[in-house]
Amino acid sequence: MDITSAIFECSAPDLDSCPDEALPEFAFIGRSNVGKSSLLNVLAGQEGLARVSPTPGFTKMINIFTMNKTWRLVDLPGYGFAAGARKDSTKFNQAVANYLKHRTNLCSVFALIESALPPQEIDVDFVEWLTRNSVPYVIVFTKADKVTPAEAQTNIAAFMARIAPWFEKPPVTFSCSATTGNGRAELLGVIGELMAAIAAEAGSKPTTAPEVAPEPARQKSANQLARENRKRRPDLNRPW
Ligand SMILES: Nc1nc2c(ncn2[C@@H]2O[C@H](COP(=O)(O)OP(=O)(O)O)[C@@H](O)[C@H]2O)c(=O)[nH]1
Ligand SMILES: [Mg+2]
Repeated sequence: MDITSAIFECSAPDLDSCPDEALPEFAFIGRSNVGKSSLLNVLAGQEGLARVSPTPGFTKMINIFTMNKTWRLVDLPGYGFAAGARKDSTKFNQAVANYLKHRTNLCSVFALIESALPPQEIDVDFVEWLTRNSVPYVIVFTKADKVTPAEAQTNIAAFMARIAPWFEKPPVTFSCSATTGNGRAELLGVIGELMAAIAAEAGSKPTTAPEVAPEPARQKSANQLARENRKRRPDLNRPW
């Protein structure tokens, strides 16, 4: 898939401030400093689109970018460096949890894990949270250039061994590097496949007359209505 336009849409502090849910979204999440913003820039083909910082915990907002005017990439705040983070389920902020659980146009999360490190408890916990909450995701191992391929493979295998007991079929994984650009085509391929599935689903739906909203409901925001009426993501026949 070619990226012909990549535009910064907005920075939202919480779910209700996010733009309307008209376009499919693909969100990047992972530990602070795992390489979310760098990878987003590589995918978009535009250096400097999302701000890259050597200081962990920089992104506090939900940063949204529109690609090819038809879908969005979302740079979520990283977990693991929140001030006062406790060693319990609130390791990442409430806005992110709400976004992941309730954003109806969220097609897939890219859960980023650093391949240069052995399994980190916080990442294992986070992937468990995604699984428990039925959030659709693929796992993306980042910074493949930082270690030898053999070291990366050892770390990846150790991580997958940790989470394997939760699944009959393990989640799909990718390996990439924002430095070399390796893995870009594969990740854009995932987005392309999901976009094609959404288009096919929309094309096969019978057309129905739009329902007129009752009076009090009209005062609610489009996002609120969408969530109340349809706590459901696009029903995709995923290839994994
Ligand atoms: N060697 C290497 N460094 C990377 C890679 N991706 C990101 N980094 C560096 O890791 C740091 C954090 O990157 P950033 O994208 O801001 O991470 P974020 O906090 O997850 O958004 C920066 O210093 C990046 O230059 C990669 O693929 N390889
Ligand atoms: Mg970032």
